[in-house]
Amino acid sequence: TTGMTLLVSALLSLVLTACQGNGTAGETAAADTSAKPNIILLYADDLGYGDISCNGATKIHTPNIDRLAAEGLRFTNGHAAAATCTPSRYAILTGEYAWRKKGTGILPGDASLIIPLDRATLPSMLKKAGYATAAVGKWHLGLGSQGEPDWNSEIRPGPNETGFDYAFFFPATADRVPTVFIENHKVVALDSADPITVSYKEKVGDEPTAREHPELLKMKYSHGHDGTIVNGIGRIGFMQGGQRARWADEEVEDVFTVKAQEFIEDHRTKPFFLYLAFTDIHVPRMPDTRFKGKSGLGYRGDAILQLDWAVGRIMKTLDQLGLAKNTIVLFTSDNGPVLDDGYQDGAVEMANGHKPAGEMSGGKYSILEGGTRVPFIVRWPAAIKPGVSDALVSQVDLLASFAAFTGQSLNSADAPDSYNVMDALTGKSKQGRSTLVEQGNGLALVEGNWKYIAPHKGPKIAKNVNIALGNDMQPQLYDLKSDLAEKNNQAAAQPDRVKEMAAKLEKIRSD
Ligand code: NG6
Ligand code: CA
Repeated sequence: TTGMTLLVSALLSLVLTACQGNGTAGETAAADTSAKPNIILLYADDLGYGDISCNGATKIHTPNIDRLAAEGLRFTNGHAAAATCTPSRYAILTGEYAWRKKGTGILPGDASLIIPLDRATLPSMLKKAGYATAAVGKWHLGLGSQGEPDWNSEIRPGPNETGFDYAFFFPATADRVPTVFIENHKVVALDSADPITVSYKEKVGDEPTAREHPELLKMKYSHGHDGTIVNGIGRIGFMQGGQRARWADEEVEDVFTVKAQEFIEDHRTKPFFLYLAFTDIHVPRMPDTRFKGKSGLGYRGDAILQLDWAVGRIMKTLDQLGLAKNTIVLFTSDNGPVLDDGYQDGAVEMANGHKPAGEMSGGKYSILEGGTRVPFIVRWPAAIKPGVSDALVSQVDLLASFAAFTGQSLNSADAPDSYNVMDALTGKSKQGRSTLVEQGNGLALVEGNWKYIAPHKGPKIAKNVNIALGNDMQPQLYDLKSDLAEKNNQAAAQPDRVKEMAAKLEKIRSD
């Protein structure tokens, strides 16, 4: 199979690279040529294509992410599967477009698990291939099987049941209750005398809400986020209890980074897969004190610096353990950027000309390119020659790609939308997918230079966040090569192409 061929040629180049002797002593010692490469998926939240300096940002510097790019392959046409978190994460773990399945929109913090347990997932497949697997960070795919999970006892099914041997995470987003960490099936540091109650419908308990007591907030909300106040910040939803278990926002990224480092250290001698889903740069942006005010772009920029620092810590850990050479590090983001996502954190006022989506239009929530075209970097010193790739690749492809790569077979019901693009991911081919369905409010089909956006109702601009959504009742057709900003709709001039692409999208939809 191509997976085997790849593995063999990868191993060959590993031997060659090891022979060049350009690693440190530790590197050479640990570069066991028979070992499967470790896989680390660094998953940023809401980080835009233009938010990192290797993609052209000039108002902010991300030296660690830039180093990953300089030592790896930087993709200019790499995509999240959707323009918001839950559907993107659903797709990256299942290899299925989220729009095929109901209930995969942005989930509340008390939702049930939406990942099917009868199919292969990225971690369960890698587990079969002999990898130790861990999820650290943001989850946001639901927990429990029906109704609200019981936060005070065993919380399952969750990440452990979807293929992760180890999980340290928070349930939804940093702005959603409950604001606690969970390790495997238990809330961390829970005091049984102070049980947790959560509601997304009505206030529970007598703690102040942001709506009733805005004077208690250390960061005001701009829209939404008027529920229970935790750590001086209004949240979505209401919670009571679990005082000792609650996190301080300033420490969250540190905690995740340390947990990830521990997992790497503990598994240094066998192949591992680490899914590290950072909380940055999602709201509420409340970075550690040492990053506050450092970017000049407000807390959003400071959170980018914190994220870059965390990436640097992981790279340093790999260097120190001599694992860097034979570890595939993938860095990407779950959806495009947003400035004001509900808190007055200065992101708009202090943007200073920074373009979080680069030259693209739209951002988070949008069907325009800014919604899903995100940072996408793959580094694997043993086998990938550094460079830049324009291949069309999507996060939905990781499952099929790594399955082929590790020689795992998938059932026909598994990963239906995932293609093996391993040759593109490793730079052996300039060709990625030939078509891609993008998901915003509605759907779009990309094929070569062309992008067709299916007619969709809804506002043209999401007012609260000030993002062009790309909704239109008329079909839209853009030539992304000459018109990346999607300003010049050619649908009227090219009815045949519109018809053809609309039919193709319809076919994929009904497959
Ligand atoms: C929205 C929230 C936003 C963010 C988003 C999810 C409001 C007004 N807005 O509903 O702040 O939490 O959901 O983001 O509540 S995501 O990256 O997880 O998809
Ligand atoms: Ca997100």
